[in-house]
Amino acid sequence: MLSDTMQQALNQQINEEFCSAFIYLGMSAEADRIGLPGFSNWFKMQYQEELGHAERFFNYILERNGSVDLLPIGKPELTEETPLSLFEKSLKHERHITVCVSRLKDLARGESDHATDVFLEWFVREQVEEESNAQNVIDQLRLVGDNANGLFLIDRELATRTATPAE
Ligand code: OFO
Repeated sequence: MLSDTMQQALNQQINEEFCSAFIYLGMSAEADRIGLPGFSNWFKMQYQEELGHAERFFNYILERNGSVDLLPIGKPELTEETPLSLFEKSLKHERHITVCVSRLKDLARGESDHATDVFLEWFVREQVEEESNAQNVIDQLRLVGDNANGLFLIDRELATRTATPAE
C-alpha cells in the first residue's frame, strides 16, 4: 500500500508529466509558426511520450490500489521562440524533471517502499536519455549557427522521429 505522502508525490508527478506534454505541444506549435515542420514533428512526438509517462504513473497508482488526483495544468510560457531557445527550454525542463524523479526516489528509499523504488528505475534511465536528446540538438544548432542550410538539415533529421510506444 502506498503511504499518503507517496501517493501525493506520485500524483504530483502525474501533473508534472502532463505539464511536460503541454509544454512540448506548445513547442510544436511554435516550431510550426517559425516554419520548421521537422522541429514541430519532434516536439509533437515528445508530447506523446510525455503522455505515456503520465500514464505510467497513473497506472502505477491504481495498481497499488491508490487514488489518482488529477491536478490543473498551467499555460506553457512560450513567446517569440527560436529553434535554439526551444531546445534550451527543453533541456532546462528535463533537468527539472530529473530532480523531481530523484526526489521521488529518495522518498521511496526513505519509506523503504521497494516497489516504488524499482518502478522509478525506468524514469531514472529515461531522464538520462531525455537530457541527452535535448543537449544533442542544442549542440547541432550551435554548430550550424546562422547557416540556413544547416538548420534545414537538422529540421529534416528531426522530421524522421516517430513516437516510441510506452512499454
Ligand atoms: Fe520529459 O520526461 Fe517526462 O516529463
